[in-house]
Amino acid sequence: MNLYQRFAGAFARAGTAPALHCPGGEDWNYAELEAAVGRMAGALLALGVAPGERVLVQVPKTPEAVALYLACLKVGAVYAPLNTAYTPAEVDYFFADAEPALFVATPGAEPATDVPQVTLAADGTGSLADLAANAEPATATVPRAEDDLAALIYTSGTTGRAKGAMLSHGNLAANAITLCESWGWRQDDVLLHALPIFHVHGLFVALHCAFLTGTPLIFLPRFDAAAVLRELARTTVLMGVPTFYTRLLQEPDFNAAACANMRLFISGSAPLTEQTFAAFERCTGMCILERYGMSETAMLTSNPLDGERVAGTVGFALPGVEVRIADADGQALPAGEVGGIEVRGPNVFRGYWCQPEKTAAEFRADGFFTTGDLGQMDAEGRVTIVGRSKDLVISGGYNVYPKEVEACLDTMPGVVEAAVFGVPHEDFGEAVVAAVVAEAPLEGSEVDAFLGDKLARYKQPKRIVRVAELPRNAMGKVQKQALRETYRGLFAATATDGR
Ligand code: MLC
Ligand code: AMP
Repeated sequence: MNLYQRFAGAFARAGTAPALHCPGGEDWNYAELEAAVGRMAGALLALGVAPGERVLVQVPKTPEAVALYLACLKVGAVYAPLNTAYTPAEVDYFFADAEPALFVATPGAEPATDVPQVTLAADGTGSLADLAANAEPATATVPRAEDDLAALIYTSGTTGRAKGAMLSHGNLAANAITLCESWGWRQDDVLLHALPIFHVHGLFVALHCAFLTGTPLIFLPRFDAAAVLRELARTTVLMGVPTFYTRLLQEPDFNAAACANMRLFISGSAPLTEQTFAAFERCTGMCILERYGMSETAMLTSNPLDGERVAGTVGFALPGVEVRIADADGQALPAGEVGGIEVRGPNVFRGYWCQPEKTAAEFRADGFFTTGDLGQMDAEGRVTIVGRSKDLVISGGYNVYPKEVEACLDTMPGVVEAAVFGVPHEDFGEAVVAAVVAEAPLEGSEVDAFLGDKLARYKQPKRIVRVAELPRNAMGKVQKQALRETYRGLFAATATDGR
């Protein structure tokens, strides 16, 4: 079944009940959202977008952007969202890779490409919303099989080149249904949505729980701790990356009274520290529910809704999802032993777009996908992530692949070589740092200027350290672990949250 059909059923039941409430902006009820989706789908059809074709999208977070996502589902197109922080140089790559039928761009950032492109917001210049206003609304939802693609979610690889994770209608539906059940989604729930909508967390996990149930969202354009605090009194569920919670804890008025209407705080995308979990409980009397997922698999595990939520763990495999801890050959390890986290289930993606070898390399013969995360499972099945076998930095919930940053730095005049790694950072969890061998002293500002048009800001090193040489092992391989150890105090906390 087309995923949109499942949502449309809930939208019809919700009728004129609130859907997207944008403080200080527009409010859409579900009937209005459904009508906007029909018109947007009509505009896509008028532009010739056919089922299975990719629609590449880099737009700000607005209700129209949500309607565009749903319209792509409705017409059977494959939605391929991009981080709004990507520079035009980064976006270029996706045209050749995704071969989209249409690019929906941010005004002023329309790249030079042969791909037909259009902006989103109504402005009288032929944008998608302008076309939608005049197009014949699409009434039919294109039938889709479980395995038909709904979205391409780009996730970088160890090579530094992004790979499109192919998620099907069946993948997304299975995960959404399991999350609604596991988190006990209620008809009186109100979700506070402050995440970006170009990654699985904000796009699928958050939106789908609300859309499957036809329940309201308070839709903020970005995370702002004060704005979140203002909305908490009429919210029941918040989903966020750990940075949301460390920042909320710094708000003087954030306390149990402010959370009186809340039933669930959910964290994921990056490790939630035991300190933050404990400080949050002291401050609010509530335990954050931590879950674990990734672009290729949507959500894998969750701490329980009822029952103990254990700090530092990501809980149990979700219903219908099989998780195992395995050795290098894919053999399941006994409880307590550390190994690779592997997963199988209806949530697991169809492979990497146009990369059959990479896909094959990451699946076992018995269908388990190797996540690249290292973990252990206790005798009850509770999973703890203990590290990563992939060279990845997670900063404020965004993944940064060192290889991509190193490749850019290596092209900078005067740089001999660079090694990029993550160190603890109070706000972002991990911060990107580059150790650079350079012919002459190097100012951070020079590096910023050089990288400015090449890499999204969040990928750029927060600190550059100049070294005489990079530490290497006997095989000549750069020892990232040694660098992480040497520089782990670089952003040592100057303030504690004191709660
Ligand atoms: C912004 N900056 C970041 C950054 N976000 N730097 C490193 N890491 C980040 N995550 C840059 C800004 O460009 C700015 O640069 C400076 O850091 C300070 O910005 P800020 O104003 O403090 O940032 P803010 O806009 O508040 O954003 C921080 C944030 C945001 C944490 C709210 O990054 C965010 O919403 N992250 C969520 C990411 C997410 O949704 N991940 C889910 C992936 S899905 P300067 O120097 O110009 O000032 C996934 C699977 C799963 O992982 O399991 O969910
Ligand atoms: P992405 O490729 O952006 O989907 O990021 C997925 C990765 O984020 C996973 O492979 C994990 O390394 C990490 N991740 C997600 N949730 C958690 C969590 N709760 N704790 C630790 N790491 C997490």
